Amino acid sequence: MKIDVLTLFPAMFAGPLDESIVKRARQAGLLDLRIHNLREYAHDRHKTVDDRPFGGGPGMLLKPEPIFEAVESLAREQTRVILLSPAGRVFNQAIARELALIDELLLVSGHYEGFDERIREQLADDELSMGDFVLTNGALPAMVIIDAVTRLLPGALGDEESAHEESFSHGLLEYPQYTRPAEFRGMKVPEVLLSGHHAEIAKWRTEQSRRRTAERRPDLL
Ligand code: 4GS
Repeated sequence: MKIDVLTLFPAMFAGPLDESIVKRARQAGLLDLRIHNLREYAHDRHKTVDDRPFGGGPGMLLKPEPIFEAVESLAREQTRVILLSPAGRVFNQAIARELALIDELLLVSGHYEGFDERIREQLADDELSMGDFVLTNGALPAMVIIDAVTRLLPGALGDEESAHEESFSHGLLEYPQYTRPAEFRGMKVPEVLLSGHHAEIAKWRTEQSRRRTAERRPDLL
């Protein structure tokens, strides 16, 4: 899979994507990741990427010319061009699974008050949000998406990692888990988990998952 990122803050991407599973996937050639500085697509003396909104109002907008030039030079017909902004559909595991099936993504990180609407209309295939909060820019959302998608690429996880069924894969929150010691500062591990009765343990875990999900995330049920 190839992922291009268009951002005003390329330096933010050093670190999070150079560790752990994403690092390994890149080294193995499963993920070809390229970070591009939007400012390099601005051609005036001051490398301007923003301007004031017509009609007035606070803040600045990302202006069309640099983003159009960048997307036209980076994206091919089959590339999924995705804007990151709070106006997008809220990212989740189902969307991560959908994106993991695509060969080429171009993630366009937002900044300032947002995008000139013509970018949305003409260039974007999709628009994704991390959630209902305001960030300083879309670099972290881009990294979150890259992380969630990369671990779904075939071969990205080791056997140990793959074997684990995780929250949101089976649609419920994780049940409580314990490791040694069986008693720690007077706090005991539930008896059933020490019993060796595999059917009882499975039943207990399912019940705990349901109860926790009902309490904390009833929207998932
Ligand atoms: C998000 C978000 C975001 C919005 C970018 C204000 C700077 C900022 N992007 N999911 N301008 N939430 N973007 O907060 O994706």
